Amino acid sequence: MFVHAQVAWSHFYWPKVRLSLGPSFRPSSNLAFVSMLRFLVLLVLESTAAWKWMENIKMPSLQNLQRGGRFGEKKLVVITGTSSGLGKATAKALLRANDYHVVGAVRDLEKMQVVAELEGFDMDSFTPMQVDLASFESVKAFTEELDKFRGDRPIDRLVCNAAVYQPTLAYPKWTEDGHEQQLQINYLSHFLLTSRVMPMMTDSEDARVVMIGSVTGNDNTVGGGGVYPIADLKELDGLELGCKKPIAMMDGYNFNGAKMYKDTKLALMMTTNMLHERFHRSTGIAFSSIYPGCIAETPLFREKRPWFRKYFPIFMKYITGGYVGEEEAGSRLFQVLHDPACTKSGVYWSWNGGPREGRGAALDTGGQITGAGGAGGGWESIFENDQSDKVLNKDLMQKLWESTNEITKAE
Ligand code: NDP
Ligand code: PMR
Repeated sequence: MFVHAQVAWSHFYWPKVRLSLGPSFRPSSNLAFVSMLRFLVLLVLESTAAWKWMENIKMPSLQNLQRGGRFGEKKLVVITGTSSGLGKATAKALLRANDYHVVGAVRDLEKMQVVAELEGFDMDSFTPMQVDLASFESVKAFTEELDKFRGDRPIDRLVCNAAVYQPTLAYPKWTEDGHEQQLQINYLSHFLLTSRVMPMMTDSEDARVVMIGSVTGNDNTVGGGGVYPIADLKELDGLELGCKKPIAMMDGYNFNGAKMYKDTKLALMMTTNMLHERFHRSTGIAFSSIYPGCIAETPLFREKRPWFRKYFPIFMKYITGGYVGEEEAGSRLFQVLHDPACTKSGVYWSWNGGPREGRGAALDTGGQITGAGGAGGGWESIFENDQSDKVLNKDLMQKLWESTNEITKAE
């Protein structure tokens, strides 16, 4: 570059300078001035080139030193099930905020790739990673890969979001580990995942674990306690026996697909409370669960009949007021991950009202407006919701904790 500048100067600029200075210009008498000018121009060219070179070579490593590795200042977020519904919408919201690097823990990498392309995910801030929650081995392999990927950076957020809903099955479907599928995918594997990811979170200054619960797992409301079957773990007889084929249900009773789903949501919410009691003080991690609203159009309802899928969103929108679109549900979960007011641990977060337009009906909260109210930042409708007696039952929590540990060999 330096040599080029000199050649360009002597061949092209020199005659032009002579012309522009006019006929009175005498090269011999003005030689010192021209040389000085030439020197100054070269100095500017050279120092610009040198600066660019320094920027290219030195700045990235300097940045790495200051900001801590390849993720820069971004916080590391792990979400299960970013290939669809709530997980996808939340990943989008996080990527838009530009403060996060999202690890999407998904069962189907090819599907994730297509979804990421269609949704325009910023792939510099998004890393898909394979996990099949129907397999404990897969969960273990995932956490090992995650540990290598993060290097010495802590994981800042873990979201247990993925789930399946199998309400129409007459008989249970089993996983390779011998558990009922909803039980293992929604609950057992998330328990194992959390126990293995938590040690990677303790160095974070603002670590949060969020479980996606639901109004249908919390029976102190119309949506939870008024629609059969109702979530109920009874005495956990099934889980205490290992909940392996042929025992499907945690309560040990006959298989009921819709109840199984609701029981897994109840178990996740109880787990949030156990994690809070056992680990919040010692680790600083904030544990919370949420009810994002009824996202009635997601593929979660893929196994329901076509008529149900058609009318359910209408019923939820105009009768119960509990409907929420994917984008808004994503922004709700994003708030719990992002808002400084959501660092509180042991909370079951919910929101008032339905979609932003025409907000007013408070039914989707699945409860009374009781909590601390606004979390600020324009998200005034969030609140700490009441948890049912079942979710807060300490004796059952202890049993749930012990049996789940035994089954997943998490501890
Ligand atoms: P979706 O079906 O749209 O998304 C579920 C996600 O879980 C998908 O990404 C799916 O992957 C993934 N998943 C399923 N099985 C596995 C597996 N074996 N291993 C790894 N990932 C798996 O459902 P929603 O977005 O509606 O649900 C998200 C969460 O919100 C769930 O926990 C649900 O219980 C909860 N919820 C939903 C409500 C609603 O009204 N929809 C209401 C209250 C709570 P893939 O894309 O490959 O299918
Ligand atoms: Mg429900 C105000 C009440 C309310 C709320 C907030 C929900 C949420 N539902 C309510 C009421 C009712 N539902 C009523 C009155 C009925 C009877 C007509 C009813 C029925 C119903 C069915 C058949 N609702 C359902 C189903 C499902 O299959 C969904 C389910 O239970 O999936 C597990 C469902 C839901 N209702 C909700 C929410 C959020 C769901 C999805 C549940 C979830 O993912 O947790």
